[in-house]
Amino acid sequence: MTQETTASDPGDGSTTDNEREMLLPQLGVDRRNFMKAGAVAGLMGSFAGCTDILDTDNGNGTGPIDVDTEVPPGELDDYYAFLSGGHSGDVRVYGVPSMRQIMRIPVFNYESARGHGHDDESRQMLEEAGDYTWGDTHHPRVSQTDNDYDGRWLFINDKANGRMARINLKYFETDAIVDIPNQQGTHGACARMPDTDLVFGVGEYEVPIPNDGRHLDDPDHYESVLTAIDPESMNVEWQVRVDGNLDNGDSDKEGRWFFATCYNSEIGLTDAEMTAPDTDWLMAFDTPQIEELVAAGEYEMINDVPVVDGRQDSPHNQSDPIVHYIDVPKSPHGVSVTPDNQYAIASGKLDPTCSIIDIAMLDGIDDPNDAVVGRPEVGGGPLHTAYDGRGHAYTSLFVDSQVAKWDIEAAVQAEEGSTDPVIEKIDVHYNPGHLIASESYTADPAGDWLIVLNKLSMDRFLPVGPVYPENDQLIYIGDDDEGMQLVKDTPAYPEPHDATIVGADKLDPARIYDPDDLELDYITPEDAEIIREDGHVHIKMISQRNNFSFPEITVQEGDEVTITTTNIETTEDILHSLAIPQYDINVKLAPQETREVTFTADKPGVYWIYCAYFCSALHLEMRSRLLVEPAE
Ligand code: K7E
Ligand code: CUA
Repeated sequence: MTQETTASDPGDGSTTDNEREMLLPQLGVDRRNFMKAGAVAGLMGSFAGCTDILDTDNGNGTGPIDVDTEVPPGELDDYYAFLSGGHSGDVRVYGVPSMRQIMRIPVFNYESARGHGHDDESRQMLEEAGDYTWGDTHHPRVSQTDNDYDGRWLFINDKANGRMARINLKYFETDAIVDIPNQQGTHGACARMPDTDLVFGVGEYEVPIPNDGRHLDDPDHYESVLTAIDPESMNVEWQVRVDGNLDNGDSDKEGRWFFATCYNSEIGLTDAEMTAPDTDWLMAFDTPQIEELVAAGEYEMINDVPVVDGRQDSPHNQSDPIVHYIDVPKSPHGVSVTPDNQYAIASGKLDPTCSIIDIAMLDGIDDPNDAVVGRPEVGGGPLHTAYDGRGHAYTSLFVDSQVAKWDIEAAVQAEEGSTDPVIEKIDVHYNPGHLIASESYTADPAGDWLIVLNKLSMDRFLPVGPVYPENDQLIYIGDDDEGMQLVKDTPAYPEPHDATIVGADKLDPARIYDPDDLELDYITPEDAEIIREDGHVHIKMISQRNNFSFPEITVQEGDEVTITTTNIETTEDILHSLAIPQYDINVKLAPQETREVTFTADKPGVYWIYCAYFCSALHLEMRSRLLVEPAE
């Protein structure tokens, strides 16, 4: 147990180590001196008198510390949290409440430890999805069945290059990426509920469609699209072109409405132009109606995608519109649907309010602005809103560096602009983007934990040079009487945007591979062979503790070499890899996994093929020679 991972109350009225540490800045004692002094029993005792201070906000943004976030050695967390990695291009897996980072899942990035982009299959997937070396992941969403997590997939957007990826949650591995046509900057990512039968990519950057150079400096031709993707095939099924741009999105819980914010309704080209008008839009897409138009052929085929016209003057938007344009102030950002499916709540960003839309009222409405039933003032720079399932909303306040907890029904009853519905605010450190409550995106949130993804961490961690980590803070929200309690700071490599928190019992990851799930044939020790044919050498081999099939393999300079390897171990956690120095190859091999890698043997010499995963006492001896004979 360390100071950093416990905040439990000993229950005897004395002060915990964690509490003492949190008091240090106030007391003018730094942590090192405190730790040194900790050996002096008398000084420890003197802190006990400070417990009174802890009964109120201690100025560090924390209330009383009596929440047990400790996950002792050998015990497991209650939740998985999946965090996007931003421009790192990956997804991170944390345990909650420990906030321990358990794994990273490479998605749009090349990554050697997991061999992502290093074996033929994943490299081909990345090449076919546009052949970019990075992506910008923002919104990880786990598939649902009947509005609850089903453990099948996680979907994640690429804001940089207009893509959507799918992670297979049996193997925690990216298994499909689609490069979305007609969309530059896929920002929001979300699925249609209740059963994840469509995945939506929300197009942020407005561009001419098609973007082939025929319109350049003519913003009248700039458009954004909403993209619907089949989650099984990952095919783009249809798109809807709209006025303005699109930003974040969320789906209702009944398979009808998809909501997306628009912060550039005016198609401004500079920040001043984009923020000029007082209102932008929350758009509500009537998805079954759009599907009917697609089925009836009422679309334009652009880059092989059926594109339905959802612009304001479209014939489909005259009566019973397919897209409602709802006026909301001012450059809105996040939108999320309440667990009971009553409201969609859009955060104002440049306006201190959130707009509450009554979803049921949209059906057959004449003026969609009439569906706005509440607009509480929550604070400076509201970005995203999460739910605890007890009627409360939690909104991140970027400008104020706070989280506001407010009462949704009270806000519907209150006057527009009222601050009365706000129950409580807590300081966070600093400038929060998304916040996420446990299972907040389902119909039945757990209501205990809230993770706040802070963009700045300033004085919270040891300095590491001019690139700062982000700060993922854990807040306990399970006690409405005590209020929100900040319990943990977690440094994060740049840069998480959003997360999904899923009960641990809802996922069932594989412990070893099932060879039937893999494309490549399983190789047994008897199958091992070297096949030479016209300048191509195919090496089929196994890896096991502590060798590969062949102690040496000889090829000719210029040969194209394919190595297919199966890790034949059946024991969980015994990984090998196939690393080839100076050939830029490292393929990971989990138990029962088969991978293939192809390269041209263009450098004569001796190369020790080795295993990079420490697999046994003879791990260092697990190597074979690749002998590349010089060409004549
Ligand atoms: Cu607010 Cu991309 Cu959801 Cu960043 S987004 S914070
Ligand atoms: Cu196999 Cu190390």
